[in-house]
Amino acid sequence: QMVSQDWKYFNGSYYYFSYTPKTWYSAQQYCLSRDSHLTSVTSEQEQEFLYKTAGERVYWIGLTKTGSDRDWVWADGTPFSKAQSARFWIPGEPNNAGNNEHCAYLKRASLQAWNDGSCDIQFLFICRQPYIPSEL
Ligand code: 2F8
Ligand code: CA
Repeated sequence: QMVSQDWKYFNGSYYYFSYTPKTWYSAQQYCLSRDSHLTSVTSEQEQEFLYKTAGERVYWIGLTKTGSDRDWVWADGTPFSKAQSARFWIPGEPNNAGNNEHCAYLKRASLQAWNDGSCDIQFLFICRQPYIPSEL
């Protein structure tokens, strides 16, 4: 299943921290081509793993707005909980600056790490693939 050394294992998933920046959509396309999605973040432990591995670098995560109501959704289909996710935004975010910030990225090495930004910016990005133990 996991043929590349570039993927880091954490708590049931493999994570790919990219080396080249892409727009949010191109990053998601890249993850799909590697049988993965831009990562969702659903626990403090996962957020901590991500920001500690990210260090000073900035990475897209799999959070974007969709539909006429522009609600946040996870790219991998994980239900987005606004209440459970509130602790992961940088204070004051998401602020939808310029009415044009519809994608989220890891900006700070902190539990309060996310900012919303323009999806057209090129950032590094993090793909996640759940580890599925094989039969046999
Ligand atoms: O101060 C927070 C603010 O900082 C920048 O705007 C000046 C960010 N812009 C981009 O990342 C493109 C805002 O998203 C952020 O809210
Ligand atoms: Ca913002």
